[in-house]
Parts: sequence; C-alpha cells; structure tokens
Amino acid sequence: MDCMKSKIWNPQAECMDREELKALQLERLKDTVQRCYNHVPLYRTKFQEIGLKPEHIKTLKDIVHIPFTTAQDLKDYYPFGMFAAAKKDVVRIHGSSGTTGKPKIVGYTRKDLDLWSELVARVISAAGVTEEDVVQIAFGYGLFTGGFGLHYGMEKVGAMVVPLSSGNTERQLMLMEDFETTTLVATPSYALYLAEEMEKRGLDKEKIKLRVALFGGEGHTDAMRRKIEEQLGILVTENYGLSEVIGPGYSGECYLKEGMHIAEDHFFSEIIDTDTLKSLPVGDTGELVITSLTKEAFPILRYRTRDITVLNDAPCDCGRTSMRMAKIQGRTDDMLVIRGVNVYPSQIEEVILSTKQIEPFYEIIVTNHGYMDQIEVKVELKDVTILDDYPQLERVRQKIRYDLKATLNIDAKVTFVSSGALPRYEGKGKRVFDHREKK
Ligand code: DLL
Repeated sequence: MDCMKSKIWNPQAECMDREELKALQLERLKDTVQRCYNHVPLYRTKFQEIGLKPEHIKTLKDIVHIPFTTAQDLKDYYPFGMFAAAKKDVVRIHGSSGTTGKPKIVGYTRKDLDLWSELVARVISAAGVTEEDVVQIAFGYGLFTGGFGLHYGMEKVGAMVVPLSSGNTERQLMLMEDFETTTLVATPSYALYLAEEMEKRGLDKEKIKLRVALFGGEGHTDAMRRKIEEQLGILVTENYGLSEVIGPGYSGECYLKEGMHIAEDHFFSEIIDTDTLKSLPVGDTGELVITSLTKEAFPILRYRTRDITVLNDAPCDCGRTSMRMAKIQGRTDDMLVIRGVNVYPSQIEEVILSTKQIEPFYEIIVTNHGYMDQIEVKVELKDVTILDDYPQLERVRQKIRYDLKATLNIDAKVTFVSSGALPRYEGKGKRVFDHREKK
C-alpha cells in the first residue's frame, strides 16, 4: 500500500487550526451543558448541589467545575434515565460489553448515528481503507458497539462489507480466501486466534489478500502488534472508544501508528490524577475523562473512563492536527497491586512476547493463600518436547522470571502448558484471574 496516499476523510475537521478548534469546542460545550441541564435530571441535580449553572461555563477551562460522571451513574439510572432525547427520537440502543450484571445502556438519535458513521469513516480512512477494500468485520454485532459501529462507517467509506460477526473461525477463513478480503476488523485476541488457525491449516499466503487490520475494543502491546503484522504481512492500526462516549470512532491511529487521533471537534478530553481528581497538563499520564460535544440522545459530561493514558497535542506527520492519545496502559480497575507493587497485565504481556520459546497466549492468576499475594503466569510452550529436557525447560522458566523481576520487581511462579491448552477468544480476551480473598 502506498501509505502516503491514505485519505484524510474530513480534512476541514481533522486538520483544523487549533485555535479555531478550541472556539468550536467551547461553543459546543456550552450547548451540551445546557442540553444536559435541561433534559437529564441527574445532571441538573448535580449542578444544583454545587450551585453551578450552565451560564457559568464561559471558557473551556471552566469545565473543571462540572462534576464527574461515573459508571455508577449509568447503573443507577439504568436503562434510559440519562437520555436527553425523547424515546421516540431514539433509534438505536447499544451497551457495554461487560458479561455480568446489567449492561451500561446508551442511545442514539438518527443524527447521532450519522455522526458515529462519520467518525468511524475518519479512523478507517486514517488506516488507509478505501472503497476498493473488501472488509471482514469480525467484531460481535449486538449491544457491543464494535460490529455495527464499524459496519456503517465502512459502508460510508464505500468498502465492500462482509458482516461475519465474531466466531465461526472455519467460515471466516474460508470466506477470507474466497472473497479476497483485504481488511480485517477484530479484537486483537480474535485476530491472534485467526492468525494461529491460518498457520495451523497452512493457508496459502498467496491466496490471502489481507493487507490491513483494524484492532480495537481491548489493548494489545506493540510486541503483539509486531508479531501479527509479521505473521500476516499486514499493517495493524489501533482504535479506542467506549459505549458511554459513542463506541469506536472516538480515536484511531493513522498508518504512522504514533498514537490515536481523537475526534476533538466532537469530544473534549482531559487527563486527571486519580488520587487528587485534578486535571493534569497535556503530556502527563493519568485517567482519561471525556465530555461529548454534539451528541443528542446520550450526551455525557466529564465521564471517568478508568483508562490510563497520555495525550499529545503535537501535529502528526500525516497532516492531522488533532490531539493523539497513547496506548491505554491499563484500566485503574485492571491494575493489580501485588504485595504493594502496581502491575498492569500489559507489562507481563511484553515479557511473554519477548520469549521466543512460548506462544503469545497467557493467563495471570493471583491468589493470597496464607495472606501473601502470589502471582502465577501460565504460558504455552511452542515445542512440548522441551518438557523432556529439564535444563532447557528451566532456562526458559528462569528467563521469564528474571524478566518479570527486572521490569516489574515481582517474583512470579511460571507454569507451562502445552500449545493450544489455554482458551482462545472470539471477542475481548480474559487473561487475569484474581482469586484473592478480600481481607
Ligand atoms: O470496546 C468500543 C470499541 C469497539 C472501540 C471496537 C474500538 C473498537 P466497550 O465495550 O464499552 O466499547 O468497552 C470500552 O474497552 O473503556 C477500554 O477499557 C477498552 N478498550 C476499548 N478499546 C481499547 C483499546 C468498546 N484500543 C472499554 N485499548 C474501554 C485498550 C480498549 N482498551
């Protein structure tokens, strides 16, 4: 692919002068605050409790006076209590991908859906996908925003959409060959599984026309991306979003892969310190907090995403002027505190991917028998014959233990299982099992 020809879907919005952008954000912020105050009892109550009125928001900096919105608010007002549009004007419902309890429910008016397709079209184009492409969507279609979100964005771009949803790997691979699919849309967990299956079946690389993949819905390390890019000979871009905000389309990487461009004309983003809850300057690491600026059915003010990242407002070589966000380092609620040390699963993934004798699949199991936290990392051996070669097996074990100790300062138990023994995932993967009893 000639990357330099990759199209900017909406140059006027994506390459906007930053002063002009700020003026637009302020005007839209005021409208959104007024809409929330007028139509959502929760926001009105929160404002009244601290004596805040919409007209007090005079500059973008005044946003810090607005109380945060949290996942708990969505649960408390489940299912439609935070909608700012009449039910008759809501034409679609989506929800969070959590597997237990009630989902966090969000709604879209027709205008919201048009906006969503526009924003997804931007991130798709940033990855270099065009109307020439055949796109296999392997995100789940349902309440999860991944499938439908990418679907309508791809149609807007004019690509040929193959709406396979997740799962049915056999069929995915058959159609990928028959339709000469050029673009794969999947969670990194599922892409990894597909890549493994392709290799196992000895699929003819000549027949596979894949050239690009859009990943999202969960994180992956650079090491994981490199592995899949090399294995399949493709370009992989990362995409981030959450149902509460809109779904995919909030941010996505361009072909240069140096951070995910944020749709700043429709969302205002902040980074906060999770202890003090104070807004931090651009360049500092902390929790991402998002305010929607143009949504009708489900506008949201200062939503605490729990995702940890860092923002960068330097212009990108691709020509876009939008702020970029770095890879999510972890969720505040995913962070494991092992004997007082903060550990993110992604740090463990880096170590695993750097060990050539093991597969890229793993599980992290935490227990606290005897009141002492224990962490076990379960990995798959590529070549099971090593099991008969004790010294060699111990060398691999010691390397992983040493690397974990050096990067994380934790002592982990390393357990080997045979290749293929750990579960594979068709959607978002589950790698951490925290069995600690709460003291
Ligand atoms: O996962 C939306 C999405 C779908 C984005 C497809 C991109 C592509 P939810 O199911 O509501 O929405 O889950 C949102 O998933 O708060 C993050 O913790 C996590 N997440 C999403 N994308 C990434 C990513 C969709 N690229 C939650 N890296 C978010 C790390 C991600 N975490």
